[in-house]
Amino acid sequence: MHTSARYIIVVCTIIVSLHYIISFTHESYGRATSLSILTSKFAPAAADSDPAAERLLGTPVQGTGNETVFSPTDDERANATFVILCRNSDLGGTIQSLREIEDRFNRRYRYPYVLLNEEEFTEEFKKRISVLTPAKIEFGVIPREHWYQPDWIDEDKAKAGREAMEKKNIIYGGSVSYRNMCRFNSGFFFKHPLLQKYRWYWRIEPDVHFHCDINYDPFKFMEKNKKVYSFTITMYEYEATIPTMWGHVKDFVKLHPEYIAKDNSLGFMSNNGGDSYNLCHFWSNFEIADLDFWRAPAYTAFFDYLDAQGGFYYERWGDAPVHSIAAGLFASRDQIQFFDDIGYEHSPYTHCPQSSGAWAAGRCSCDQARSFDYDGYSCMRKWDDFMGK
Ligand SMILES: Nc1nc2c(ncn2[C@@H]2O[C@H](COP(=O)(O)OP(=O)(O)OP(=O)(O)O)[C@@H](O)[C@H]2O)c(=O)[nH]1
Ligand SMILES: *[C@@H]1O[C@H](CO)[C@@H](O)[C@H](O)[C@H]1NC(C)=O
Ligand SMILES: *[C@@H]1O[C@H](CO)[C@@H](O)[C@H](O)[C@H]1NC(C)=O
Ligand SMILES: [Mg+2]
Repeated sequence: MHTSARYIIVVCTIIVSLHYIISFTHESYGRATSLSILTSKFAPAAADSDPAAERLLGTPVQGTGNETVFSPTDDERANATFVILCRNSDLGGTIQSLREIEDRFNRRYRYPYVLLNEEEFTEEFKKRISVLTPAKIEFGVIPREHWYQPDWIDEDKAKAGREAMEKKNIIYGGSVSYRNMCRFNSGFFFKHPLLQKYRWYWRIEPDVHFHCDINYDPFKFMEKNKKVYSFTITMYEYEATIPTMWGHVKDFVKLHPEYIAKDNSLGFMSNNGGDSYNLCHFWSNFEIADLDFWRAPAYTAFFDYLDAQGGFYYERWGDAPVHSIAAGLFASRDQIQFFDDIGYEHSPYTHCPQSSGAWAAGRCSCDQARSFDYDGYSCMRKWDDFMGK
């Protein structure tokens, strides 16, 4: 053989050997030069280069369980919406909560959202929220008179109340905006024009977590079973935020015995037949409930009565005890639903399904052993006893 030909063969052999050695030892080099990738570069543009076509042609990925993906028609959906009260500065936390409820539930149901704020949402806020879901989203501004401290509140007295609470290190004790929020959630959100067309709502806050798939429609469940209020977490209220509230509740009940439901939950809220409040309430940052319950005469009279006492500002009454006491008095106990199967977290507490069947079926990401239910600060045991569980 000619010397130069022999030389070329040796060089080629070395190059090919080097290629294989480097392919095996350096993964990224192998990927970049592998035959299939080189040939695909020359293939004609396929459907997968068009995202719209991909969505139409894509084969649904089959889960390991029975994952019938469907979207109910308007007739099959409840007359319901999500409600999120938040500020422009809550954008990140709102995106996170909304994406989680979409992934765990609403991607299949497409219930609409109403977002409320006492000031206009920014264009940036609306843009970032609007891309998250194909469901309808409405952004609303709260009427001034539904939000701000009313003129008839004695500001000197309110200020003294705030300063006293701040001294005692009571959480949000010095905050006026927190008080506006609690009063709005107690007596006004269901009056907002954007909510008038709905019967049911699911309250969602920024920065919460939904830990389990929700494989059925809780709104429909509420409707079918004639429920009015629901919860996932129940606990004791800080007494210092509501020192005079129960006294006013008792006065109201004396004035309006006609509103008290026959099979009510007084026994859950009081250990002495109603004499004093044991501070148990439903944690209202999660709520699925009937807007018409808040709009009805009993609650309207109750809220107006409490509001007139000024305790939302002179003390720091929360919407959680106000809603809970109302549901406990004006609804029968079987109209209040504990949703064990909804894994829910609002820092620092998590409810993780107690039922292992529900936990597995929901593919829950929470730890059952760390559920708040039987924590010392939880009222769940009291609820179980009360309900005869
Ligand atoms: N638009 C608006 N929303 C508010 C304001 N204050 C609170 N919120 C919302 O009201 C709800 C309750 O407020 P949070 O600050 O979460 O109160 P909380 O749940 O008692 O306490 P943390 O979550 O522990 O801070 C959330 O949905 C907030 O986004 C406010 O001044 N304006
Ligand atoms: C899947 O669920 C649907 C609706 O609940 C049911 O009708 C169907 O029989 C289930 N299929 C399987 C294979 O389990
Ligand atoms: C939904 O509920 C609201 C409040 O009860 C009611 O006014 C409205 O007519 C209902 N809409 C439908 C379509 O049933
Ligand atoms: Mg919160």
